[in-house]
Amino acid sequence: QSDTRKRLLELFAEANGEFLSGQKISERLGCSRAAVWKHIEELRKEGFELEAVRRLGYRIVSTPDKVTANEIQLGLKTETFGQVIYSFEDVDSTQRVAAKLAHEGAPEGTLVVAEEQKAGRGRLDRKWFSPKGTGIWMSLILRPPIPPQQAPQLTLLAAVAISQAIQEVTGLVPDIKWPNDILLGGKKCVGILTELQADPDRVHSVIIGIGINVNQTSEQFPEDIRAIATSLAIEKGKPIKRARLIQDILFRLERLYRQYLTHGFRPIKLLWEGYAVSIGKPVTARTLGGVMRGIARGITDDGLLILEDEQNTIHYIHSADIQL
Ligand code: BT5
Repeated sequence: QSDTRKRLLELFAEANGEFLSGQKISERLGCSRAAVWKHIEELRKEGFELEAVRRLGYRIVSTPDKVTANEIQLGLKTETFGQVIYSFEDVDSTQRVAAKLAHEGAPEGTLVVAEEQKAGRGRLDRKWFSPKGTGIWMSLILRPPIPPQQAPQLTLLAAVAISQAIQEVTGLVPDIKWPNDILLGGKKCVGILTELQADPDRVHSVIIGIGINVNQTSEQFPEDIRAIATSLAIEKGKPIKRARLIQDILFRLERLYRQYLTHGFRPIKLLWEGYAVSIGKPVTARTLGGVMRGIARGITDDGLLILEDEQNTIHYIHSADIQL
């Protein structure tokens, strides 16, 4: 991922579909016309459709539905999130790669994304189905100055940003199911996995893993999850450009994250409640300690679920699977 290439894509983004002359490009990038041509050829190989017209120069006709660094960075409006991207055709799990990068000192905002995961995972080592080319499988490295027990708030923050982005890009209004699911029509289209590297009093890094079913048809889901899973395309009735959605998610994540660091979890919590489905309703919570039934009363300022059982006792739940 060369710097020149990134600046070339920025130029095309500024040009907004208009022609850019080879001369102008080479001046702005400080490289030769021949080098410009080479970069253009590389973009074409990645599936960018570029028109070249004598005297006018180059213009972007269409961008591929790929989740490469180039695709994501063309038009990305963030300051740090996604400014460094590692993209792969396939990977075991973007979480593992991101954890390794974080350990090696990768800066906040570094994004790992793959077209396919061979060993995508959910919580408690459950499998996350991540087929090639149809979903968003990505992990974002954060380095928040917060104590470890506040890290669950970031799952909720991510859920809000993703829900907003889905709403913006598709027009569909998703529901958030505490703690880490986003649903459309009662079925799961997004799963979030937050993992941290921390000392007892200090977080070194938080890796936000985001899995989104974008363009799968229902036949493409394995039988065991077909009844509970859906994709944005199924709900919307037409395919969605993944890179566009990633850009929107990164933009909103960055904005909410800044707000979170300056004003705390309160404002995020309000937004979260606006999308939450389970609040005020009877739910079953399966935790590692057992099964509990009750009414979900809301979440605490730390992001824990408040559950009131049949004896009117209040329980604070850190982690569970919720059935409505
Ligand atoms: C989650 O776990 O929902 C978190 C999923 C996080 C996936 C991302 S993708 C990028 C990053 N890299 C990774 O390796 N992981 C993260 P959990 O709440 O435990 O839900 C897992 C359950 O969801 C499974 O046991 C299945 O029942 C169901 N499931 C598996 N794949 C699914 C899919 N593609 N869509 C909907 N449901 C699925």
